[in-house]
Amino acid sequence: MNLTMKDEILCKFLESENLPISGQQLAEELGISRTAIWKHLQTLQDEGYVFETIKKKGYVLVSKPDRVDPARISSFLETQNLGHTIKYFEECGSTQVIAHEMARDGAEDGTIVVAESQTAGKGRMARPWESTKGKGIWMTLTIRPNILPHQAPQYTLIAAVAVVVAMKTLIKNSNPVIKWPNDILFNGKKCTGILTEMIAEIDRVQALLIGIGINVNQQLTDFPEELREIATSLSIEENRELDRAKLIATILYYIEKYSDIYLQQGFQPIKTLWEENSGTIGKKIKATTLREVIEGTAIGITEDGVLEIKDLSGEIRRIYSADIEIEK
Ligand code: BT5
Repeated sequence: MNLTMKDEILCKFLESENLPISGQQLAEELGISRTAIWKHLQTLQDEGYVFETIKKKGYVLVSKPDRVDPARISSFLETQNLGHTIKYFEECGSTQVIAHEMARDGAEDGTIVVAESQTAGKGRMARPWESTKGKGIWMTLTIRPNILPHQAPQYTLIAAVAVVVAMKTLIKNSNPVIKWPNDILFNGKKCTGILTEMIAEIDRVQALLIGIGINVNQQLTDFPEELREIATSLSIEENRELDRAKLIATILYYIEKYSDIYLQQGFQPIKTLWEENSGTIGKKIKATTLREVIEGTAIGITEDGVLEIKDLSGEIRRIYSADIEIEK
């Protein structure tokens, strides 16, 4: 785990389960001075962490702000590779843009960029992505799987399955469904968007940048007017606040799991999982591609993750990229 000293200290408190930790103990375990420990605790206090001093015993963490900082994500991580390097921002333009720069500079497999807010969050075709401060998950995962460029879109489907399974794991009886290729919906409203980009040579993927935007703790009034009809959050659907750091760690766990399955066994197991969690298959849909609008019934995805539609004339059409409207 590549954590800063401040985050290492925070991790110790998160793991201590409310038992006091002395400055001396921290200094010895981390190999720095007590003054340095004290300074890091001051910085954490400035960020909203509250410590109580217990005489002769040390410090106890009594309250933590609702942030997705690296130490909190790390405290939930159960992955081999993903999420072990975390770049955290209070605010940034787009985690996607930063991840691109970091990937070009050699960021290691599994690096994540996470922000509390984005001022220029983006969707596909540079559409804007609304990223309310402190209320959602705005993150980009960089991975370097050994795949060919044409396989990259399958990672959008792997990520979508991972997000849905993570949501179902943390929120019992919830019913998120995947709308091909990159949305997750609750009751027909969009809660999550996924944007997969890649850095590649003609025959080799250097890095995949999987951008995941999840509305977690927004209320309807947090959304701009134009999104209120079409967007939702986990909190609106579930009537409670959710721990964003825990959700991030759980998503990374499932992306790693399904990516490993995919690399070992191919797309078939992912296809099965995707179809089980799909809200698209079997539905009447309208697909708007760059060239045309196709209406018909979604009948499945192919081994390559391409959507197949039986159009109104009965012909099977293959869709590589489109915006989909599902008929209610
Ligand atoms: C997506 O694009 O759904 C992909 C969104 C990916 C966002 C993540 S956040 C972390 C990372 N950093 C980034 O800068 N981006 C990624 P698309 O299918 O093109 O959908 C975009 C459309 O969704 C917009 O045109 C709006 O109609 C709608 N939209 C925008 N913000 C939304 C939100 N917060 N919730 C629901 N819908 C939204």
